[in-house]
Amino acid sequence: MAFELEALPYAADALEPHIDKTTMEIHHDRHHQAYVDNLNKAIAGTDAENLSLLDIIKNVSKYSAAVRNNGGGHYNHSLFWKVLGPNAGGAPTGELADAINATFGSFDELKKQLQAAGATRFGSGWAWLIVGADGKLAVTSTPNQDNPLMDVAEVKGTPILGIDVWEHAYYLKFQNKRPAYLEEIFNVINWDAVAQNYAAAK
Ligand code: MN3
Repeated sequence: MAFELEALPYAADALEPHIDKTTMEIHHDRHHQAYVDNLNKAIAGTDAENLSLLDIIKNVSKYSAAVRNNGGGHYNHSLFWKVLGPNAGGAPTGELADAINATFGSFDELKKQLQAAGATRFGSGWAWLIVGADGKLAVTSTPNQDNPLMDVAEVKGTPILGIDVWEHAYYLKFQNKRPAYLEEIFNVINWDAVAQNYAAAK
């Protein structure tokens, strides 16, 4: 069973003016498609062909670098598209807001920590809001296309929000100004989707 690229859950221009249409098209239609295609090539004819993406990710140290990079790329981007959206932004509410206040003190502090995690990740990678094994929220980051579900991750947990800090996520509009992208993206984070991920993960 080959993996497939899902369509974006909104139009490519839906996140304008914060994230531009061309970036979304290239990011989804070319970069994400390439992760899916290269993952399928990497697992063809191996035992991993019959596994779910999550099972591959959780035991990723057993597999090749191509499976780690492209399996991570497929998983991470599938999450990323769903935690963004038009008519989003603002701040979380309900149980998630309570958990954020309990762990970080305030939403502003969480935002600061996520932006710092993304800004200080050298090279390419991701900033994450995760639910740890203790059920608590934490902010972490990973290099390349690794993620906190992987057995190789330094800090493990279930990601409920991921922010892509690869240059391909922002370079057309923001050039080298990663912190500007990390400010703008908060206008399109779909906190309802993050809250659903939180409810499922905790
Ligand atoms: Mn990307």
